[in-house]
Amino acid sequence: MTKIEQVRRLLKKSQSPVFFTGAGMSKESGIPTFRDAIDGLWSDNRPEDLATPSAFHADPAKVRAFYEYRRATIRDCEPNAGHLAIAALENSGFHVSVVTQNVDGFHEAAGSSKVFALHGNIMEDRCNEGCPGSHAMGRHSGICPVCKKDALRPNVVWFGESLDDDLLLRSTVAIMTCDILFIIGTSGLVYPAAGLADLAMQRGFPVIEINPEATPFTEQVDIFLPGAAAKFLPKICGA
Ligand code: BV8
Repeated sequence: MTKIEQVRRLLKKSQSPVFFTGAGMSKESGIPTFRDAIDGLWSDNRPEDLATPSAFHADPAKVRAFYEYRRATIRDCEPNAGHLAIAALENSGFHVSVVTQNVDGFHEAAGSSKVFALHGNIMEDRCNEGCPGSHAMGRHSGICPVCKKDALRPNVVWFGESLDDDLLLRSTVAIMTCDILFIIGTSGLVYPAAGLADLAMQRGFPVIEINPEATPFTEQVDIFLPGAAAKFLPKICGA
């Protein structure tokens, strides 16, 4: 039996699969991963250096321009066959949950209805001072309509910022109570998100990893499928 047939057999026995996804999930949509070198205009910047409160405090215009550049890339892309396969699995009757580190909103756009977006949504803005509501930043203005300060920033979790406690708790419950976990397209370097996958390894249900490269999870999972998410997921989730 091939590894794909093994995975299909395990999935067929499950009722509540969880898909834990990272930037590799959106690679075939045309969105560079964090490990990919940024090309063009931002090639001399690392996302980790710009996705921080200190970078925003030092130069809000530069950070806003960086996010506008990423938003423009995402607007030109769309969910790929991998996102669509996960959504189709839910439509076929499985109680699917998606815990994603991605901020592109592509799982929701593909039709998945239970998505825990741990790191927020890059297409939304919020006030850095904590004013309520989600606001759309003007092309050249970051003025919060509530506090009138130049404080609007993307509605994402930056390095050094805490994740939403309730979202993290609900994501943890989803992963701890699932009956099969797929770890897809993540280098497993960013915490506390990666810690959710670590937790799952001790629970005894099958853990499957899809990634062209080995990661810190690879030696611990039950089945490692070396390759692209958009290649394997339609074969695994298809009827
Ligand atoms: C926190 C939103 C408590 C923003 C993101 C020092 C000071 C402060 C904190 C820390 C510190 N040292 C460590 C930390 C913790 C830090 C952390 O983990 N740092 C790492 C770099 C070591 N974490 C945090 O800061 C978190 N908060 O800890 O709060 C706290 C508070 C105050 C002070 C201390 C602690 C917040 C982390 C969230 C950061 N925000 N995104 C934005 O997007 O702009 S994370 C961002 O990077 C992404 O969202 C994603 O989560 C992550 C990248 O990881 P991956 O998704 O795995 O992507 P990557 O490119 O790494 O890998 C892609 C994979 O895909 C590869 O394996 C590749 O082989 C594979 N692939 C490629 N092609 C395909 C494929 N797979 C499948 N198919 C393909 N075709």
